[in-house]
Amino acid sequence: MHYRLNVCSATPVLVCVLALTLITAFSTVGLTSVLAMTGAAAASREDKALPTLDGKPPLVIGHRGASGYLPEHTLEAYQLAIDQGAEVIEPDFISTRDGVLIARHDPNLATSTNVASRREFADRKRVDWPVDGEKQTGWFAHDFTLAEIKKLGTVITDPERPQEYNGEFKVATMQEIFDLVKTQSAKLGRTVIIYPETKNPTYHRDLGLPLEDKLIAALNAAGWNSRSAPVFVQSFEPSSLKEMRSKGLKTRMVQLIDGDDIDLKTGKITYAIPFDRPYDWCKSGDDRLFADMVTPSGLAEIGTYADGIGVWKPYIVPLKGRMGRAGQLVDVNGDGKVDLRDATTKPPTALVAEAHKRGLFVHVFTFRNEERRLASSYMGDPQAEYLQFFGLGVDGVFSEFPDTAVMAREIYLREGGR
Ligand SMILES: [Ca+2]
Repeated sequence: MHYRLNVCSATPVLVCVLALTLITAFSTVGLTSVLAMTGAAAASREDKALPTLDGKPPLVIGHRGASGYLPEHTLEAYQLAIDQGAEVIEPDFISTRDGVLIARHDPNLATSTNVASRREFADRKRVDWPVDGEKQTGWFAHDFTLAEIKKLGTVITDPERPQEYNGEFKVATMQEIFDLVKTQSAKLGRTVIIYPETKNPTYHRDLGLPLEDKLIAALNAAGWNSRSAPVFVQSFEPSSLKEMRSKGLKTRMVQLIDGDDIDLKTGKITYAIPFDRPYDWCKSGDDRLFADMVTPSGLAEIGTYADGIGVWKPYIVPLKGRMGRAGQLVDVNGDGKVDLRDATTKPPTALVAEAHKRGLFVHVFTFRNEERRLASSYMGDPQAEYLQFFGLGVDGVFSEFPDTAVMAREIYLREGGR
C-alpha cells in the first residue's frame, strides 16, 4: 500500500533493478570500470566490500521518525520507524520556556501542532518574530512550558500526507525518546541508534535557552558519551558542534550541509536566507555559503571537528530541467507546471569520494516516496533513487518512509551478491 503503481513497479523487479544497476554503473564509473567489474565477478568475498566508508551496508535513518506516515517527531512516529527496520531514529531538539528539550523541527509550533486552534494560547501569538534572519508569525516554543506544550496535539506537516492522526499524539521530550531507544534496543536485541540535532542553536543561545549543555548532560546520563555509543550528534551550525566537542562530547558528530533550492535552468543549487549559510556564520559575518563546505578545504575543515557530513541530495546527484528553444523550462510531463518531475538526474559529483578520502562518512537527506518529490529519471519509483545513492557509496540515508528504504537496501545487497 505504500507504493504508487508506476512503470518501474509494474515491471518485473529484477529487470528494473538490473536496468538501474547498469544506469548507475555507467553514469558513475564509466564503461572501463563496468568491464573490470564484470571480469571480477568471480572475485573473492573481500572484493565485494561495499563502497561505504566502513564497507558495511548503508544505514537507514528514520527522518523525524516514519514521518511519511505519522505526525513527525512523535514517539509513535519513532516507534513505527523502528518497527519498519530503521537502525537509526532522528530527532531535532528545541527548547521550551522552562528549558526542557523537545523534539520539533521548528521553534514555531504553528505548522506541527494544533496550537492555533487552542483559545487559551491565542495571546501567545507573535507576529514577525525573527528566527535565523527570517520573520515568522505563529506560536513559539520558548513562550510555553513543557506542561503547556504537552496539552497540544501534533499534526502532520505535509497537507498531502495522511491527516487522520492529527491531534492524537503528544510532543515528545528528549528524555522520552532516549528512553524509547533504550527500551526498544533491549526488547529487540538490536542496537537502535539516536541521531539528535541541535536545532537553531544560536537562536536558542540568544534566548538564554542554550541546547548544548542539556544534550551533553543527557548523553552522559544515558551512558552514551563515547565514540562507540549508538549516537550521531548533528547540527547545521559548526559552532554548536565545536562547542560540544570542547565541552567533552565524544560521540560521532555530523556537519549538516543545506541549500535553498535548485535552479532547474542551470542545475545548480541556489542559496537564500535562511538556507544560504549556517546562522552562526551569518551572525559572525562569515560570508561563506554552505557550498563552501563541500570544497576540498571545506571538507578538511569539517574533519577537524566532525566525523561525517549530512548533505542534501543534489550535492551528490544534481538535477536539471529541460530547456526549450526560447530559453524557457519545458513542462516535460505536461501537467501545467515545471517542477522536480520535469527534471532529470545529471552525472554524480565526486563528493562521496572526496569526503571518504578525508575519512568523513556521508549521510544524505531526504528520501521520500511521493512521485511529486522524485526526479523524472526515477520514473516515479522511490526505490530507484535509493539504489542510485547506495551504488554511489553513501553511508546512510535520511528517509521519511523507512520501510521503502529498508526494502531498497535489501534489493541492493541481494543484487550485489552480498
Ligand atoms: Ca510538469
